[in-house]
Amino acid sequence: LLMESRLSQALEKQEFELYLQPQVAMSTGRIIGAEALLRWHHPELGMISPDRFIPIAEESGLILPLGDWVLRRGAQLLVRWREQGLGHLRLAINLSARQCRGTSLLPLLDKLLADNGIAPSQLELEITESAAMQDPESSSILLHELRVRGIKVAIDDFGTGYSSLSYLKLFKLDRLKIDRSFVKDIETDPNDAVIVSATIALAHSLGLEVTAEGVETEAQRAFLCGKGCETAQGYLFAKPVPLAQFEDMVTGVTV
Ligand code: G
Ligand code: G
Ligand code: MN
Ligand code: NA
Repeated sequence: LLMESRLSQALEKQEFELYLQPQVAMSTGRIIGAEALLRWHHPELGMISPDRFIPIAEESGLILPLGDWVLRRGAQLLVRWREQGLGHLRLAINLSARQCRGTSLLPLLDKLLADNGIAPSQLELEITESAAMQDPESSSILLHELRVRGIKVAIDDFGTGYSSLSYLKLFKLDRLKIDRSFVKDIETDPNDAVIVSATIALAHSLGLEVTAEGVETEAQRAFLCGKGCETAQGYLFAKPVPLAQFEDMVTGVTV
């Protein structure tokens, strides 16, 4: 309860920040964009992980204004990058279940893209299986509306839900993100290696690109690259970092 009341004031107090985790093209090793990952600088407890406060925000409904804030901030970043000659970067933003079910997401996105002259294809929205499956029908309509606009849609944490395959049948997507739990033991567990290669092949045959999450070792990178996985993120390349540090990485400034 304490956390919830703190959380409701945190937006006004500007205690949130977007960290950015670079996404790297497998073939070139170059940074092609980033996933935005929310951070809360709690005045007493310090930095709090989204794993702890997103569920509370979701429960209380606060995720709606918070999610709007993330999208507005994301739009600012895309404008900033364009002005800095970094207009090729794309930004991936996580959507919560409530945002998917609500009616305010599309109007806000339309406004942000139009007001800021952002190319829709620079924005990618990540949705988890569990979020989308809470209300498959409305999710299906939402994802359709996003893709009509040219906004990219990725399925996040693929393989961890209970309905991964029916999800692929139900929803039109652009990208599949392989959950890091499958990537972790790729070198040692033959089952995981088989699951990952089959998932990449499945995604490609459905016309989806693949991003591998949680890539930590060169052997994992080589395996995924060999299977044709297009992009990756993980500690091998970089952990989530503040904006300035991300931009330094992109422009090649050593930090
Ligand atoms: O950044 P970290 O590694 O701690 O992220 C933990 C989880 O929090 C991830 O599963 C991620 O999807 C989720 N998350 C991070 N930022 C956001 C956000 O802006 N919105 C939503 N809905 N989830 C987020
Ligand atoms: O949206 P998603 O749940 O995928 O958010 C990514 C989460 O994974 C973030 O919490 C991020 O800090 C974490 N993460 C990113 N790269 C790695 C990695 O290489 N290893 C591990 N263990 N976690 C990672
Ligand atoms: Mn994600
Ligand atoms: Na994920």
